[in-house]
Amino acid sequence: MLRRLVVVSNRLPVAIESTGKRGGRQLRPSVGGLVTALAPIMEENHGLWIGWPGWDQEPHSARLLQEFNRRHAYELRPVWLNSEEVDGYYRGFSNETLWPLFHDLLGYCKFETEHWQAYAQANHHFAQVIAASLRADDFVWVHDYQLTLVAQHLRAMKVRHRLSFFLHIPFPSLDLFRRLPWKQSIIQALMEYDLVGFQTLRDRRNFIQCVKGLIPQVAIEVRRRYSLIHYGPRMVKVGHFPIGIDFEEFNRDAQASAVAENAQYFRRQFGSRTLILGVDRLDYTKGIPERFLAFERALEKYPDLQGKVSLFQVVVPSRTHVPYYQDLKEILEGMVGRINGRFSRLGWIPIHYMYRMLDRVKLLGCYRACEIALVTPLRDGMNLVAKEYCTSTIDGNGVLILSEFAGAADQLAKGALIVNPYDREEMADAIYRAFTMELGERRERMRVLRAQIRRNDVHRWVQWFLESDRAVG
Ligand code: GDG
Repeated sequence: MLRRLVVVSNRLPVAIESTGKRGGRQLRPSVGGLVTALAPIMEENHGLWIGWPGWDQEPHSARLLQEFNRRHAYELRPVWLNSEEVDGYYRGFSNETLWPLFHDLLGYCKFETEHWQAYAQANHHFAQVIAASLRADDFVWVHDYQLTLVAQHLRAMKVRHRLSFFLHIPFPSLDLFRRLPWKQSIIQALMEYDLVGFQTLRDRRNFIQCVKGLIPQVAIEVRRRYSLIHYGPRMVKVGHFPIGIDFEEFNRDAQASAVAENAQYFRRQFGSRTLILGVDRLDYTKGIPERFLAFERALEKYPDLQGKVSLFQVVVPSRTHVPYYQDLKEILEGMVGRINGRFSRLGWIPIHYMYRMLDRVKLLGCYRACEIALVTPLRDGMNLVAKEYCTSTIDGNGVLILSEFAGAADQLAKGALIVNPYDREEMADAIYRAFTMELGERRERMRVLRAQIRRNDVHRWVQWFLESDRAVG
């Protein structure tokens, strides 16, 4: 790729770490599939990554960014947001309006004009930083729901570059999207990108329906891999690009001796019991209460599971400023107490609950040690935990129970047990089926899952997205 790649995301992909010297701090690339996938390409073509660092502007933080830029072949450029911008744009409109709406959870949505105004303002602020950074032949790739309006602001600033956008979360149906008071503004703004990408075919279709419903004068041309929207002089290419993980990296790291020791230690604590794993950010979209109730139902319906199976649920703290998230934490704690109170006996607890983030070795250790994973979001753009679990199950002895409403279900339906997270009986039956599944069937299913994840890894995803900008057909 000859053009310089300019990636734009709400957060810059860095975390602060200690240098080991007294009080010294430096930045390191944050962990995560997107950074792993993009970093080599960004290094190779001396790319630019624009985003909010996640902390306040002060002389020292600017220096940390400069040092990072000196040590890497790609550059980070900050968009400094003040606390009002963060409140209205990020916490307000992004997290309390678009996030629940796009996950089909209308009841959680707040519709506040001030939040919308802050969102538009912050998108303008991002656009200013981008416009001031662009060179003639740059390719701009904007990420996610926080930044839907950026292209429109850039066009108003006379930026004529090719602009592309990828949405990591689902896109809702027209019926839901219509409820948003600012629907017209968002759809019109998305028309200013040249390429718009979604995780699944369903998201892409929903988007096309919304465009047709809200802008009657468009003409849509459906091709096999893309849809083309003709809107006056503009042509927008719309595709779906399911994101993957770095298969080779997870597969290799899961075999590391530290991970193997961790998995063995973990396993020893539970003896011969079967372990079911849940790993999620604290979020009402992840379906954790529904999962607890299904597990309780399984213990009730299949009493031979009692004493033989435990659910190990890790919940990673997230968005703690949003009241719904605080409520959810209390609900979960209450449920764990009630279910454990009901079923526990000496030497066996049904649910082990941890409210914290695990380090990577422990996370991979859990993936390796647990024979069953319950990945049952009510709605999810993709869900990388499902893919990471399969990739880390290097001995093939694992069963993935996956929600039909996770984007990942489109690719993993062949090997996983697919469930409706709202259907408690079906989930309870799937838990029992996974528990009783023969090793031969587990291995065969896991083989199919791992082959699919390996084929469609995150490197292929990046390549495919970038090439799609020019491809026809
Ligand atoms: C959005 C979309 C889409 C989790 N717990 C720990 C930990 N994690 C890491 C996992 C995984 C990541 O967090 C979670 O990724 P998801 O894909 O499940 O979900 P979102 O954060 O909501 O991401 C989603 C994704 O974008 C990509 O397009 O798949 O649908 O919502 O990588 O490993 N990592 C560590 N400790 C933990 O305890 N170290």
